Amino acid sequence: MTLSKINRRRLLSGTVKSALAFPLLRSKLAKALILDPAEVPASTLAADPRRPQFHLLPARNWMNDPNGPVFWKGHYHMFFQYNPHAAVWGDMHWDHAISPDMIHWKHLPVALAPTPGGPDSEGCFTGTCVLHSGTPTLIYTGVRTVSADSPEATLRDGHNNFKETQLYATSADPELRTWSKRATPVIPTPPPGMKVTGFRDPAPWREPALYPDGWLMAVGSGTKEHGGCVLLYKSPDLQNWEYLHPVAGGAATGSSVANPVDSGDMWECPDLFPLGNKHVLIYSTQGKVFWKVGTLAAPDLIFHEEQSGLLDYGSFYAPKTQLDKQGHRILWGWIPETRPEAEFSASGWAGLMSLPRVLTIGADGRLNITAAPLAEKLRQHEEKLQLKPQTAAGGNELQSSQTLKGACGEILCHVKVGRTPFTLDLLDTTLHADPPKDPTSAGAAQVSLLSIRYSHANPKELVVDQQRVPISLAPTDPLELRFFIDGSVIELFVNNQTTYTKRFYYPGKTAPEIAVGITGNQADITRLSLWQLTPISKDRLTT
Ligand code: DQQ
Repeated sequence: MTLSKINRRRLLSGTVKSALAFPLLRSKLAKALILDPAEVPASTLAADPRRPQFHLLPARNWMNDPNGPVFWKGHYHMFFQYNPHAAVWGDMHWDHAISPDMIHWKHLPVALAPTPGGPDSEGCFTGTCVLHSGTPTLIYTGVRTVSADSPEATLRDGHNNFKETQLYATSADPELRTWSKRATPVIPTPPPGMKVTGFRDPAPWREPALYPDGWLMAVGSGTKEHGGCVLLYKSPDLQNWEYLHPVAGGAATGSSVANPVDSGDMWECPDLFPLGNKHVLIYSTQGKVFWKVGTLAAPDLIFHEEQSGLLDYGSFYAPKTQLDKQGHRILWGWIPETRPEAEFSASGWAGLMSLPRVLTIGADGRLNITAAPLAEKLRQHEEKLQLKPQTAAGGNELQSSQTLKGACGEILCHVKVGRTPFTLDLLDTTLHADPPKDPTSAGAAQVSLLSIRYSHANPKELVVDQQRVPISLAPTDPLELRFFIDGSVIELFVNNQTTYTKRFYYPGKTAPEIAVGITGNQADITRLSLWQLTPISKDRLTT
């Protein structure tokens, strides 16, 4: 592990908010060099209850952004940013998995690795897979080192300078295992005259109504003068690209933090696509993912925003979309760790892929996000939860008699919210104290893993943990809360409108048993069900 790799890890992993981390990091460097992580045995990974059982994640080590999800020859392929050497960001490769249904996955070998001396010698960064005249084609960002004073640098970590270029590779393999890279970049420099804060994550798409003769492409970028932006290109063949203009952008932040992603002066992982009779733009910056619904039309080809919001209010970053075989727009995102790096690095794995989410435009013109109905395939029998009154002071009024076992399942709640305040907590009923506490004793409080608060005083929002999450309910609509709970992650879908992804951690070798705690009027709860979900992997290694 080199100095540059450690600093780039900080710069690009999307988990560090401030360049102030750099000095701290340098003092940790000596240790990191000596203590290169020993490989955690597969048996330890398989026994780690925090490893999800129905989400996609690599068998070991670090993963981040989804890359190039594509449906090809009857299978879904998922690639993702991957460090084959350790459970920390670095040395970016594209790992690869294949699925018949976007739920059950099998790992395939790493699909893309840096080429020594090539334009991706320091990393194969994020990109997209498209089918061009029947040929699976990748457009992705390659990173290589340039000298400290090089005007070509587009990425700096305070110690090293890098040049990002857009690269091209094709595959003739029916399983997309092997790729032939073009030796030279298809876009070797940012637009002339632009002093960019970054230049990466190309996302081409085909839209004959806008450009009948070829491909349009969004590239993540920005400038200090104008803030984060998305650059628009066009090409007849994915190899010869013409720069058009910034298709969308923010405003200068005036910030002087070293990493422009932290301030919003650099937008990563753009995705621009038609949906219904609108266009949607998604991009990631400042540790968050933003969506915008608007229009994009010829001849100006400028995105005109109508509505905007956050795509997820929790731990979710760098998402990417694809069309499924029925033509639905499916969104995948990276769910990062939120525990300290020393902990996840020692655990031997870090990060996972979200469940597939379906995007649509709601009647109010906002982006709607639904769990793809696929996870229902994993449901075992439905348990209708019985609620019993609680007497302990300060807790919920009601608690479910049944619990979710092994942190591997789904909970669904429909509730008519009105004038009565409503709260729901997912409760860890296992007492992790050592020695274990007597559950009936006063100090044996249950831990809330995730809390939801609704008050008619603010009928247009939920407070989820500390986040204020907007909701829009018609008077007759129940509030719908759908939780997917898997090892150390909860994906919450609220009324098919918005999502909140939460990581939760606990010590030891056993996942908590999870109950539902509620305060409110029991008669208003029209549905409260639990399903254990069947793991997709016999040993948590997702193969
Ligand atoms: N992750 C990739 C970059 C992208 C960032 C590097 C977002 O291409 O901008 O691993 O998480």
